[in-house]
Amino acid sequence: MLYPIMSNSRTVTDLSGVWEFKLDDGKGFEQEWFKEKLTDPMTMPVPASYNDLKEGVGFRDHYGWVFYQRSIAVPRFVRETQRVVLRCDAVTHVAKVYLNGELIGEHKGGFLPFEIEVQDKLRDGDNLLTIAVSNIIDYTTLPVGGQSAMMSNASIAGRGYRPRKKQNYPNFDFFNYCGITRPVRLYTTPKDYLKDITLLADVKGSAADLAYDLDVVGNGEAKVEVYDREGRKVAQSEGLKGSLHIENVQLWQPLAAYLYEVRVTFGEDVYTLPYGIRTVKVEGTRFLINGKPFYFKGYGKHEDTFPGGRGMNLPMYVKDISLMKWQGANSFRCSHYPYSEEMMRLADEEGIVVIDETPAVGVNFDFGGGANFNGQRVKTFDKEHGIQTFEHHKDVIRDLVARDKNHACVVMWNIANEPDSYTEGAYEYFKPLYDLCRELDPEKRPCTLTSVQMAGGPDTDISAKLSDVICLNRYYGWYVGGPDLEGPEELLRAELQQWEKLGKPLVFTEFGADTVMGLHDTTPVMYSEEYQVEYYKMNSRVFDEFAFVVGEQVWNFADFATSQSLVRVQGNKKGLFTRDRKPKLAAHYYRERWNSIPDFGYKE
Ligand code: BDP
Repeated sequence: MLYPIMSNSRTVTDLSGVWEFKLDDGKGFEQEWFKEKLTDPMTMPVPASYNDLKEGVGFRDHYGWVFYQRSIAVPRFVRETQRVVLRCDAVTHVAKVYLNGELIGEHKGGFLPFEIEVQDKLRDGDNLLTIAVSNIIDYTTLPVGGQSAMMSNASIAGRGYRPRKKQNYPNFDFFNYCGITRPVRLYTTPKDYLKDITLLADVKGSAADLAYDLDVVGNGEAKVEVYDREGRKVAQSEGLKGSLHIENVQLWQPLAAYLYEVRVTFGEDVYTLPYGIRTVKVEGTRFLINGKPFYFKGYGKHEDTFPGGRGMNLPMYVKDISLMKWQGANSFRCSHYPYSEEMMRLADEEGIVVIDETPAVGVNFDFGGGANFNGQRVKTFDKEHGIQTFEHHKDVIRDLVARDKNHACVVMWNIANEPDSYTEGAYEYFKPLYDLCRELDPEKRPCTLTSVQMAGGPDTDISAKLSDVICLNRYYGWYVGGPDLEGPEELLRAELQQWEKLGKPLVFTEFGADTVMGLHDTTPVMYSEEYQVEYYKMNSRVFDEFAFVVGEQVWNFADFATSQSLVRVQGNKKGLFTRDRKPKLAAHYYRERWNSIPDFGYKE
């Protein structure tokens, strides 16, 4: 899927701005609010999560639908001669789109784009655009919602109390931010147009062959040209499929990005794609980028800022990458959902390595001893009573690969975060998903799942069989054994000795300790900044003993919002930075550590 751009043949109209907005009171659809202008609307910016933008818990935790509305107009000569496409980059979690009162499209899944052709649906003058958005999460959605709270006062549910009002119970540890969180745009293309571009580079010594495949609609002559950074044409080819030969190829390298410009012409349609050439390969216990053993230094992140929640935040994207570079990091993981296309393009441009992730988080009914289902201990992959996400999981893999396949920054796909990868039915659920991802990705990048501590070792965890790179989320010294660090250190070492036998590379994709900024102590007690540093030093010590550990991504880059619970002090406090990006002690610790670890050849 192509990102909307302006070109000689294409225009883009950004519909960002303040829209009209209303929470559904349960009658919105019955009374057909989408047919006319909303009565007594509130103001609401697009893009943004709406939750923190008005006061009151009723607003923040509203369950169900909300309505967004604005008017749009497109000149008749454009509608008559061009395709006009309405593109929503992310609506969390379900969208129903109405134009002049008619339903013109629906989409499930809150973190990937969808498009609707509207040239024949628009009329002269103003057109009323209404987007109804639902934030409901349950055992059919990704991320997954439970039937009661995950980590909070489960005791109330245990005593038979059911809240009077329906509520969302995230089966995951981040706030269920929702709304129209990324841009809505109208873009145009000619009627005969380029639908998609698929590229695959084969690097041979100092040259590269770039195979291309164009997906088009209609008729036209096809031409592909490649330009270097100075604007010199370095290769050209004709036809819908072919290969481009590039001499003296400049590779995209971590922290030294190089992007070519691939310019595609199809009939009248013109599209340019920034594209980095690099290779990724797992060989034995090494993770090779451009043939050299790479060491991941970085973070699990969130799209989470105040007050826009998960709303696109360009200044913060740029700031975050600047902080990563300040720390000597080279990578992050899109935990726990696909990030905005703007962030992916930025990572391409800045040379930041990315582990790309589906929104499959919470595929784990076992978590918390079955607390999510009121202690009924429903088996996650039980065909009848278990999770019903399989088909949707396939859809999000399809859409994620379609969206991100041409990004040089993406070096690995994460199929799911912390599923019950050790329980009955897990292999049967996940094997087809790995297969699908591998089949769809032209580059055949490595696939993984980030494995939960409860999954145990290689004997019980199906990721041992399925993943190209073992990715562990481990909390030795926090959830396991904290505040003791000695015992956990031994346990961590012992676990790694098990995984080592597998002969695959291993990346720590999560490890961390909650730390409240400003809490200090001479004795490093839990939650103090000193404890976080000691915790990380212990983990570093063990990681450094094992050559097959090829990366460390701390949990988390910054503090972030979560549902309320007894172990969340205004959110999750495991950040190296606070939510407003001030460094804790541990941020300085990592600045020293990572600046002394090379991106390539560490442990060789
Ligand atoms: C892991 C989850 C992550 C949580 C983290 C934590 O993958 O989403 O935020 O633990 O508890 O289980 O901080």
